Amino acid sequence: MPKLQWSNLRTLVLFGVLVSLSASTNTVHAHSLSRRVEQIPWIDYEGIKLAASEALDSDVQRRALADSAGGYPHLEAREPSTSARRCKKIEKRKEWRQLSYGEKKDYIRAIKCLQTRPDYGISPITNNLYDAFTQVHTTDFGLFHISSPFLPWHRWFVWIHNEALKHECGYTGPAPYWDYTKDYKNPTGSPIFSTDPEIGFGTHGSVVLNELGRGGFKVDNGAFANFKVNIPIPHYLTRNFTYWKEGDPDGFWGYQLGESFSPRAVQKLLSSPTFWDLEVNVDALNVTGNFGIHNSPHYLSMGDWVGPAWVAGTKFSLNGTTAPNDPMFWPHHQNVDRIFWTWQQKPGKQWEYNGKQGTHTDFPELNPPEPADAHLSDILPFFGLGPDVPVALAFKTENWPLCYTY
Ligand SMILES: [Cu+2]
Repeated sequence: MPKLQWSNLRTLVLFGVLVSLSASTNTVHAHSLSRRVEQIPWIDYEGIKLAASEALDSDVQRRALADSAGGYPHLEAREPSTSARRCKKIEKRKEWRQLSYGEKKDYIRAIKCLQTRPDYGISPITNNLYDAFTQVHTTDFGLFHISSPFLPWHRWFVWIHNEALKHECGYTGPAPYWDYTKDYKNPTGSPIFSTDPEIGFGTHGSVVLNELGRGGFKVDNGAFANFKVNIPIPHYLTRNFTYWKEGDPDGFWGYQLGESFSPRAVQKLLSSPTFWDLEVNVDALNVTGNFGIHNSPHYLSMGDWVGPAWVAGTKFSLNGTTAPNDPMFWPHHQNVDRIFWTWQQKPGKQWEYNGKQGTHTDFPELNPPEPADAHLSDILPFFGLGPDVPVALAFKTENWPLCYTY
């Protein structure tokens, strides 16, 4: 059984390293730019455009007030214009354990179903919507990781995924999050990793696929047994829970992982004084190895959740760009979003956004000498997976079009 030494683990700074481009990744990106991306029928492009312009108006007002008052005042949302869309209902997201057996089964069915749905020209590598999500996540990923856009970008990305599950695959249940604080002492024993063939995300098997994630094991139990994914090339979904259990002789690895998503760690996150502090703490940017609430669940699972190693030195290697290959990405990121949402409920925090913009990974020559200051009017890129939107549109989950709460 391959073992990962601590000295190697230190090189696995998930999302913390902006890897340099290779010729092959350039080719992929150029290819993606030449694809004709179609409009997605279940996205209200017109409504989003209208909502974006209203959000930007509000943001200009907010910034003017912030400048004059020396801070970010809390402004009530403006009265929407008569043509603006409103939420028909506000959906309540639920913890995985709160879903019924039938809801869990249907959620997993719908995720798999995305592999049978068209990708609307988004993915240059395959032609299904499941892979399109992974493809988008690998594209110029520095623009929306380890920087202020991380939380709003992933909020919108996960929301679009839920919309796809509904409109392409008929899922009608609640969007689930995985609250790992309930499992921090034994996360791989969480019921979400059940081996049940209908409702379990599964663990990992015994077949070592060495080319995948440095000793990843093919997932051969649960609902995703022998499940194939295609980015950057077709392969079986892999995980490796052994790092958690035995990866490091001092137990430091397991200790760090569990502690970083304990109830105490979440309480500490929620006391972050500014939005930028929240981002720094969510990504553990000040902690060696970046063990934090965002990265640690990725480390826990390894395999596809940190990316394949056989393309070392490219954006597909061990840096998490292909993480949406593993369906656990969605319940995990829904929980990160729930922490962001909870922080936003504190007085005066609903509209606070500051810190630094992301930087181009695929086009480093476009980057300014220093990352620019972040504003609610900054545009989040989605590379054809729906329209690009201003950060402000991903900021209040009870507003249209997000229309959900926790
Ligand atoms: Cu991400």
